[in-house]
Amino acid sequence: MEVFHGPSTYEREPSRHPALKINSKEPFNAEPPVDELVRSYVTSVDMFYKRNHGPVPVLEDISLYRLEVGGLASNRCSLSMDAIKQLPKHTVVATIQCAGNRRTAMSMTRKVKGVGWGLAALGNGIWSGARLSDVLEIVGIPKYSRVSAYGGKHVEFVSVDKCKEENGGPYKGSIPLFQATNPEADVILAYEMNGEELSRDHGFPLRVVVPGVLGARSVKWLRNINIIAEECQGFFMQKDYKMFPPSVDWDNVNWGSRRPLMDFPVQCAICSPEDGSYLDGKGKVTVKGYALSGGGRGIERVDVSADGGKTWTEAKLAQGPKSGLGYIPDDDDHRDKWAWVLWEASIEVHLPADIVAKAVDTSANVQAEHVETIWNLRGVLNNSWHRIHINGTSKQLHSNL
Ligand SMILES: Nc1nc2c(c(=O)[nH]1)N[C@H]1C(S)=C(S)[C@@H](COP(=O)(O)O)O[C@H]1N2
Ligand SMILES: [Mo]
Repeated sequence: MEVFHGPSTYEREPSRHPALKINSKEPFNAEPPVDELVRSYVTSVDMFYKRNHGPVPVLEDISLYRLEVGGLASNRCSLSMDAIKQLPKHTVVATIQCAGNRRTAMSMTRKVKGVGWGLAALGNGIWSGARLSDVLEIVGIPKYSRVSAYGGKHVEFVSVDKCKEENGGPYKGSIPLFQATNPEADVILAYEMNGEELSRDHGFPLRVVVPGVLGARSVKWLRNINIIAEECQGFFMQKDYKMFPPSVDWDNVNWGSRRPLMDFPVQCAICSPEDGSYLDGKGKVTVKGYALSGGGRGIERVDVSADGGKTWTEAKLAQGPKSGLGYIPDDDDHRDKWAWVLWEASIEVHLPADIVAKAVDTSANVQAEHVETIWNLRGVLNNSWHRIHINGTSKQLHSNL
């Protein structure tokens, strides 16, 4: 048996926090309660959503772990965890978001296929490890390379877990060589999350973190890095995580006609109060949520409405932990480059009320007003305006009788 392997059964799963809402038990897919999510800027390891496609891998002996790097490069190398830890340590605050975040809401308009997720298939983590661009230099690929000397244009990440979508093979994905070798893209091989050793659910001993890109490319339990000529041909790059127009359904889908999804779009959601809750009479309500955008774009503004979108109030964007900690960029322009912003707005409501939120990113991208216009068969990237309905307490009293 390999020292580092993906089991084929679920007997050696890690323990998990009981408050997580389980969307699928095997493989384990779960998200935290939404009010928990906006309680802190950095999401705790326990509360961070978990998205697995198979049983969690087992590493018997960390001293025997090796990361193999090779392919269309002048050298290849085999790095132990100690060797990886000797490279300069880099820390990035980045929000990882699943492409399926808010899928359940998209499924309500027309059924989609995929694990049902509420609003919390994302989390903001502090990731530390080696820069991918430093590791690629070891195999002879300089910073800012678009093509390697041997014709490599993509960097593939291969895990050890057994996924049924890969017919029992490992999860894999790739990113363009330029992104991988660009130090400003902040792609890291993380061995720490929130200052602690990476946990098994989140990729122990090593995972890729590709900031600003859908979670699917941040491959966990990393075993191999291959420099390849064309993008990875794995299931999750070719037959999944692509977005089709509303006219395409399972009987006429042509997977080869679309590119794999990479950067995620501008997104926001209301986490408090919760949809369907009851509030006291009238007056001011504090509405709280998160907002983020992909590709290194920050959040310019969040608008909140208490009348279904007729009139709007601008939310206050909360700062993350103050700079000076080393890992939070000092200037406002970069604080939300890869991380979410939490926001809140105090608004006058007349119950019952439809509260709506929408964000604008720093490239002036806006969210889709209606989910129907962005419906797609896999239910990915639902970033439509988030709408919740709040009832008055009189109804609650009534329902309690
Ligand atoms: N090896 C491996 N890496 C993986 C996955 C997986 O199933 N296996 N899931 C991907 C998906 S779809 C997402 S959204 C993120 C989830 O990361 P998390 O579980 O740390 O939140 O990991 C990605 N990396
Ligand atoms: Mo995902």
